[in-house]
Amino acid sequence: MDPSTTPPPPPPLTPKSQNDRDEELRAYKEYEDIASTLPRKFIGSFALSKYQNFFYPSHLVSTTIAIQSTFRPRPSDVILATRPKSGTTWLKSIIFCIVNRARFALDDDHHPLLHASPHDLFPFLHSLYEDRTLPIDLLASMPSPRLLATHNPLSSLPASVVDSGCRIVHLCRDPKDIVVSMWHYMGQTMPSTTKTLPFDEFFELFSEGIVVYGLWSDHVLEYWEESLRRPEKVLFLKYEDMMDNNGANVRKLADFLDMAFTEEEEKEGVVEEIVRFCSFEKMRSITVNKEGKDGKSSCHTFRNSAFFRKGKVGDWKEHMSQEMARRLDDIVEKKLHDSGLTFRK
Ligand code: PAP
Repeated sequence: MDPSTTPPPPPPLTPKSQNDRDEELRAYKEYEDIASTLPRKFIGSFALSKYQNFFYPSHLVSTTIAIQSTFRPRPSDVILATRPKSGTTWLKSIIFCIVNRARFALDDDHHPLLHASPHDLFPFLHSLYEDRTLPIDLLASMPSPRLLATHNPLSSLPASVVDSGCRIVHLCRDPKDIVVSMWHYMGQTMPSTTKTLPFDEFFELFSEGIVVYGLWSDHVLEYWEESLRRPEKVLFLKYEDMMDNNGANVRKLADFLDMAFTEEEEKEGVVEEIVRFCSFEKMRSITVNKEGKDGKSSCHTFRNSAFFRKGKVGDWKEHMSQEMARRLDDIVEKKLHDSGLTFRK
């Protein structure tokens, strides 16, 4: 990818034929029938379904099957894969800035990230699949390189994600901070779910993998192992490392995306500008991130500010005992023991 060239215009929006739309609706009905037969668990009123070894939000199983059946990646696609609460919003902003730096200057008042949520500019695959009655194919109409995100495990994505040679960026985070972040997020966005669920109980469910996207270590290991097999196509990053030295990670990302910063850009301080622009304080101060509503989820709407809570490493210390922390560390270490993947405690 060459950041200095203008990307090709998006393909024309071709309306779907009535036949294609009927066929799509019929296929979705089948996916929903499969989803309805799966075993369920409830967190308060929030339903989870177990599908191929991982728990999913029940309302997203049919879209997962649709993605498996119909998503055709382009070699130029960039797929950001994370577990919820690992720093997805942050990395979406950074990748968007890197990829679009020739089109949008960071000091321009019209920069898209000043007017739209990172989640709108870098959509989740699920969101693009959720409205199956759209008369156009949103995915087909996106210009390259398409920036697409998913919380799904790698094994749930179609094999073509590997075969197409598209790039995958995985961001992981200390599960102790994830469980805290998730609990707060659920409290804010789905109050009825956590009102009756104390943190300790949610912690137990998380430790057993009875949460969205299943057991943390199973999920992360799939991407870790793929990054060892194909480092040129799968980049594995850690939230904690980004907090320590984000400039180095922004450069690493640009190199990985084949959009390395030029000497001139380095001299101009573009990397540092991206780091500053995407920092927690800056991002959370932008009006659309403070007051805008996330309208993409079919089960609830909430303020985008829910994506910006504390943005710290080690906030778990405020929420769990040393004994709980040790227990989760032990569960994780047993799973990761000979994988080469390690975490700070
Ligand atoms: P999502 O999976 O629902 O999209 P995601 O963005 O992955 O959420 O995670 C949100 C976490 O990232 C929050 O963590 P916390 O609850 O521990 O505070 C949020 O504060 C943090 N976060 C969001 N933006 C940034 C940023 N620019 N820098 C650092 N952390 C951030």
